[in-house]
Amino acid sequence: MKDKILLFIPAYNCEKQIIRVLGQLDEDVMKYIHRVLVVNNRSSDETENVVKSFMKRHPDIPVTLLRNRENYGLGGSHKVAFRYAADGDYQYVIVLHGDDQGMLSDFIPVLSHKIYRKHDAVLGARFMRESRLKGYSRFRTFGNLIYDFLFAFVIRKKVYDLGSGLNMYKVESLKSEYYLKFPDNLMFNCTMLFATEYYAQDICFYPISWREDDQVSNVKMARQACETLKMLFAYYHDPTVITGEYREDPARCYEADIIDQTV
Ligand SMILES: Nc1nc2c(ncn2[C@@H]2O[C@H](COP(=O)(O)OP(=O)(O)O)[C@@H](O)[C@H]2O)c(=O)[nH]1
Ligand SMILES: [Mg+2]
Repeated sequence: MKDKILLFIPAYNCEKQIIRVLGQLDEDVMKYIHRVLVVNNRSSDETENVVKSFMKRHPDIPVTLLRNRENYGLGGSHKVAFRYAADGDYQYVIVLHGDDQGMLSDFIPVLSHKIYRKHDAVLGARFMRESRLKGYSRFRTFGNLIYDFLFAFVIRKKVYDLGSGLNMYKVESLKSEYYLKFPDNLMFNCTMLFATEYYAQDICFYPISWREDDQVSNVKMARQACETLKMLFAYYHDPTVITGEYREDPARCYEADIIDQTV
């Protein structure tokens, strides 16, 4: 039987790139995907209108466009999408960032060979031997490799990325919402990595391509590097920290409105 797979695209101020991401939705990938969920995290540019006009031009592609009630960050947008997937009885959710750095087609072997069925998560990896990077400085790559190594030591499994923009999760393993108190910002993904050890989730890294050309990264590199290191030490010292509150606003409900929907 065909698996029910949701493709979640977080989008924030990426009016130029989101159209290229939607352009990746050809027959080869759409045959695996039941619905595309674009979560507009209250962009202040034309991102939402670009998505809407794409939907008008392609009424045959099943897309749901949501707008978060507030800016929930990238982590918060994941929480919106994970709940949507659970409520809609999806079995798997693929995350693909809306700023066109990754290629969904890199996951076609994962989809066609059903590699995802064997794991709680298949994580796209930028730093494996077979990965292909474009526009990444040696310094940045080197820094990432060091962090991957430190994480591997702490969570006692090989790590090839702290959080790329192409990942696939089994919805069943998200249903407990263990991630609810995780950071709403860009630290969300690396916190999910600690959780794989703490909650004994089975993950597999898969090499992907990744490029940086006209994207504006919102990662404040030095700050994120420090925060990540702090979290790493804290978790190493006492893994139960992962069950604590990491959000700036613990009262958040992660609500979003449907702006548009096709088929
Ligand atoms: N920075 C940021 N990105 C968000 C937010 N909400 C959704 N996103 C999306 O998350 C993805 C990653 O953000 P980005 O700043 O490009 O981080 P990077 O690619 O890891 O350097 C992009 O697709 C954004 O459109 C948000 O509040 N802040
Ligand atoms: Mg990006």
